[in-house]
Amino acid sequence: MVAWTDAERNAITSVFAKLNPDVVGPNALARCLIVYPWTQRYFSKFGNLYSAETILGNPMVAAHGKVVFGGLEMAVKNLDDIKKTFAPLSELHSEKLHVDPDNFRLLADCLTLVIAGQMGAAFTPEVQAAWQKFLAVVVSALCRQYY
Ligand code: HEG
Repeated sequence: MVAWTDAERNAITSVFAKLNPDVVGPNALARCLIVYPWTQRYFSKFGNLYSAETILGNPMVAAHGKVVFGGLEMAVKNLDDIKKTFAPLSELHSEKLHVDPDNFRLLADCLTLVIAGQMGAAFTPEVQAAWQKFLAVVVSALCRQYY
């Protein structure tokens, strides 16, 4: 089980409270699809992913970005049991979607980058440290049902 200090809990929940889900989720997923184009293979039903411009303007990408953000919200609300909270999601990504688990970290990095851009100076090294720890726990929970 992961131990969180009060400062880490505060940093994670306050970062999250500052974020606009309609911007962060979609931009992070779009960035992931643009920067790491092999991740597009899981989203063939999303239609036009031919260029950075079409990815950024694709409503299905935006909608799924919000779904991913909703997943993060579940984790923030269950900081003491992210593993259990994400067990069904991990199983889905492994058994049904067959997502290569290396990609979780890539999307997590895109999330951090987008968040840093949004928060500017408020994304201090201490805040970043707590946030990266949180995302590392999320990624590890998503990898749990893989074998
Ligand atoms: Mg995943 C579905 C969360 C990384 C590909 N993802 C979902 C769903 C959630 C979610 C909440 C909906 C589950 C449901 O319908 O029950 N995803 C989520 C998180 C993260 C992540 C929190 C990492 C931070 N996903 C991820 C990555 C890929 C991927 C890296 C592929 C590169 N997710 C994926 C696909 C679906 C979901 C293909 C199904 C989309 C659909 O059918 O509409």
